[in-house]
Amino acid sequence: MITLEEYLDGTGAEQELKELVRLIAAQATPIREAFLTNQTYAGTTNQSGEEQAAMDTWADRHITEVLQRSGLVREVASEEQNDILKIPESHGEYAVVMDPLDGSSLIQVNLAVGTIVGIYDHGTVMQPGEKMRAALYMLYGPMTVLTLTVGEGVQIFALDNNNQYVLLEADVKMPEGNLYGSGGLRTVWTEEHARFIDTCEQEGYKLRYSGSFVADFHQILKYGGIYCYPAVVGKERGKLRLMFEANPIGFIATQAGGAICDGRMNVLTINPEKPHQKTPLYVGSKGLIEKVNGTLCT
Ligand code: AFP
Repeated sequence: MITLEEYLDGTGAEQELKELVRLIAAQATPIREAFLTNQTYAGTTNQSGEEQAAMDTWADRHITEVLQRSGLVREVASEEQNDILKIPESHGEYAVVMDPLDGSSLIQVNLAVGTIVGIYDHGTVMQPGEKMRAALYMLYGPMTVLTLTVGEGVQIFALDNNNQYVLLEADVKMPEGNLYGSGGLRTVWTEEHARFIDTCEQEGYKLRYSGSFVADFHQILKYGGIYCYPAVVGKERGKLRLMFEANPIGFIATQAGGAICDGRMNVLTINPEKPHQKTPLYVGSKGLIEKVNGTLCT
């Protein structure tokens, strides 16, 4: 049995990065506990105009405070905050992007939701995803799992009854698989996207879509296939956020041998212009992402 601490100690990540990963991963326990008391909506909306669940605002405040106190982080950008939070007094050089609670509209129906985090160095979050030093997500399902990369492949840990992470799967590789899921209403899909989905269906791909990106991606990571949230008529940039959702998940996918694109280019190479920028997104098995590029770019 290998614990998260033992795994991190065996990596080439610097001491402060290991400390930061451990600190963020440890927040799964208070977040899980908070679900019991935060089941409703907060009566507020985020920068993208989405209704915030009480858990969205709680998890956002909680993780932000932990990061502020850590002394390791100079900037935090969160899906639930309008602006980038600067922490000039920090002695550390890391910058954190996060979706504190992804899929939060599913809390009230008890489906799996998660916390997505990306970590950069050089004290700024305004960097393309490929520059990330580490990315992780905690998925709160029947088990709480931590999927982590520090740039040395992808590992999945499970939180045990003593609140300790133990390695569940080492060096995860995304298979080609046959699952697909797409956001956006069919009536507003572009012709190219509809054609791509038709091909998947004709080739026997099975539909899997819960409305929680982190849960839907975890399934793709394990079984292979593709998750899409495309550009749609009237919303040419799709729905998902480049910095908080696309980049950390894309970094993990790529580390597992998969790929991510916006229909034209690798999402991880996009230079962010503003924190809440959105991007069309296709993430999954490498062969399928190549097919997306072939279908959407012709
Ligand atoms: P919430 O965190 O507000 O529930 O949004 C979830 C999300 O950003 C992502 O996790 C889902 O994949 C996507 O939205 C679902 O969007 P649709 O409801 O349009 O399918």
